[in-house]
Amino acid sequence: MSTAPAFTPRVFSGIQPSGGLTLGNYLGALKRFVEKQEQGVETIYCLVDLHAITVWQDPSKLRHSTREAAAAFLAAGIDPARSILFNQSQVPAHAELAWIFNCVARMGWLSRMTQFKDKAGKNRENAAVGLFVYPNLMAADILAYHATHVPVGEDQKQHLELTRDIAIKFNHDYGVEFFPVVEPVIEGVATRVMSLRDGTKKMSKSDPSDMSRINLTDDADTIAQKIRKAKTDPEPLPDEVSGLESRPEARNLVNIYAALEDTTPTAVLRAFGGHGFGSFKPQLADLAVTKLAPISAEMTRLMADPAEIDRILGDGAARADAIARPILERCFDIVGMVRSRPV
Ligand code: AQP
Repeated sequence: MSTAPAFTPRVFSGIQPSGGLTLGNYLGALKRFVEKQEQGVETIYCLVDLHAITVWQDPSKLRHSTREAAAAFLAAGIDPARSILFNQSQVPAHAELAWIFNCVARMGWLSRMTQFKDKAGKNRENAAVGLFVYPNLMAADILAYHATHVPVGEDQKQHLELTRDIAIKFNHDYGVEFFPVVEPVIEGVATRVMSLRDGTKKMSKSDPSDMSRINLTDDADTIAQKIRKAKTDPEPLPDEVSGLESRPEARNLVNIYAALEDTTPTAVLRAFGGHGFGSFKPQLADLAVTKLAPISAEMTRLMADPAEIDRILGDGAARADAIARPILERCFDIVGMVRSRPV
């Protein structure tokens, strides 16, 4: 089912400030958030701090990471005059709607979420309840704005399917067409940037090895060193994309190059097919430094004035609240809550 025509296109997405943002977050999410903004669609972007605490966060580090992630959004090209940028905890509708969705989503649906299984690991009994119901909060983030399109990396596909299921069940149970059935927007060659140490694992900000990822705050030497040391195989690059099958590390580096250069893996292999990694890696490092150094420099500049970052986030939160609050109140009416307080 596609989104009901009654819903005007509105883009929503978020990133957890659970550490410094990585090249994966940049290519899979941030860069694409900017593209959506440039297309002139209404865009709402959120630093999902309530999601971040589903695993332990040191409070002062969380504050720092939230401001630093905001700086990354701004440095990557998010314009707070054209997009709404805010942190989730400042708009209460997210948590309130999440409770309603806790009562809509089924235990069986959540039990199938692979991210919970991955993050809880063997120690399931000891995982926070919040980690289990994380996808319901994510559905609330999106549906509190009646967002229709959600740009994300590949790893979030299952959560978006759950968001669709929640909207469909809510609409069905209450006999309404209230929540849109969202469209995941998983596009481009970098929907799943892999670890530099293991091409079968996603690049992640919480990976214990810093060498597995490029952080948006890394300086030029660190970026070059991480790419130089990235795991590869002894074969030269193939001439065609089909030659990358069963070579996950080689494929990852080619995809990163293509995404940074805004081209295709085919075009990258046209230029580098037959080259060994000894010649490809330095060129990839140069490209990564050229693209990322200006972002990192701008982040440093922005972080020197945290009060200005807080002002931008606060302004965004007020604008977000003005959209979400009336939607939440209509949702309460549908569910049958008595509005006992005078407006
Ligand atoms: N490696 C990746 N490749 C492409 N896209 C990615 N995203 C994350 N990693 C990659 C996309 O970035 C957005 C924000 O993700 P998130 O930080 O909220 O959560 P995550 O997906 O769990 O990312 P991490 O880095 O792995 O965080 P931790 O380590 O804290 O769990 C999403 O759109 C995601 O798809």
